[in-house]
Amino acid sequence: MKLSAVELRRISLPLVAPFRTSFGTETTKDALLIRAVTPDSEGWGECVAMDAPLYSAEYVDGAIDVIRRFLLPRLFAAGGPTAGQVAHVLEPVKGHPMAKAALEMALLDAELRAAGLPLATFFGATRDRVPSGVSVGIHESIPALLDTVAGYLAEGYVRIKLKIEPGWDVEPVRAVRERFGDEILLQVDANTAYTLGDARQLALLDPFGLLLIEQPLAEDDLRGHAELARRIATPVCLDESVTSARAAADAIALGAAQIINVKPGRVGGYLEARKIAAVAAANGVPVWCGGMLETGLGRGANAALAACPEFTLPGDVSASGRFYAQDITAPFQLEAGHIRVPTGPGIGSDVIPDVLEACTTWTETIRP
Ligand code: SMG
Ligand code: MG
Repeated sequence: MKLSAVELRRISLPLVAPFRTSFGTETTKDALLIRAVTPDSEGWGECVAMDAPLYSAEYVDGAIDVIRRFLLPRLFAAGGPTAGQVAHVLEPVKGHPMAKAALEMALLDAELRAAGLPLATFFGATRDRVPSGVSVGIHESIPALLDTVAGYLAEGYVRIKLKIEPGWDVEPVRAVRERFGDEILLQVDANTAYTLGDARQLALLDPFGLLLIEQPLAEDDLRGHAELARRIATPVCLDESVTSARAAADAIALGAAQIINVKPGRVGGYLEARKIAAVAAANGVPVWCGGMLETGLGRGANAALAACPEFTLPGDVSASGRFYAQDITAPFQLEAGHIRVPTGPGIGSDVIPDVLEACTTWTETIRP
């Protein structure tokens, strides 16, 4: 597919409330969008790299730099590869999965729009809506946390994920269980904030019947996660560590991943994400779709991925309103705890031009 031009666009969207994790507090979403223009259609990609390299090594300025200097020249030199060829063409450039994923997503969207095929159909998705979980940040106090969780449950979210860190783990979990009962689906996410030396503290979460604990230890600590999994009853789920289908297979083989959070951006794109889901399913490991505070572009694509049969746990695919008062696409709404999978061609979400312009802070168009 010939690439006529690629537009890089930086946007800044305010969050409805600050979102605090073990690594920092987000108040605005500073995202990079990619628009791939071909003779027949155009497609959108969303780069999930954040402003600063605190979740992973990537960050928005770095993604822009590597796309401009190293990734786009290779795509152009390859004469306009198909989305399925992007990973191979970009393989010589080490790392930068989020930057690569955004380009692959834009080409995939353009291709599927030209073919009139929805992303969910292309994936072989089997559902038209997906159960919606919500990720709840670290709060100033337990009462404030309980208010927030009460609001999300009233909205209908079917699963609650609490962000934790040392000093904010057992007490918030206990408080949520005491207030809302043992029935609600509850899990925690540490974003690498612990070490294996904290195993005893993390074992204190065992009585609360959590679905899983997500990424307690460092990204490269697979042996530590395997050992922790032997020492605690809560299933260990990996997020940051799972950077590819091979990494997923290794983690599973080591006993480091009883459950896997699949994020297309983290692993280089939706096509690699599908492979991870296949590897996990073949090993009897449940998977779910993670989130990176995506705009409606990535949110819709994530819903399509989460609608695939391997995805057996509710994902972090929440309503747009969880993060944004005004999204750049039509908002995804919660319908009885579920998010509807887009049915239009490609990713199925379209940008609202005025809103997009208003939140754009920078653009650059690059041609072959
Ligand atoms: O998009 O709903 C969302 C965010 C879900 O907690 C979420 N993501 O580690 O899983 C994770 C985090 C990464 C981003 S935190 C700023
Ligand atoms: Mg996580």
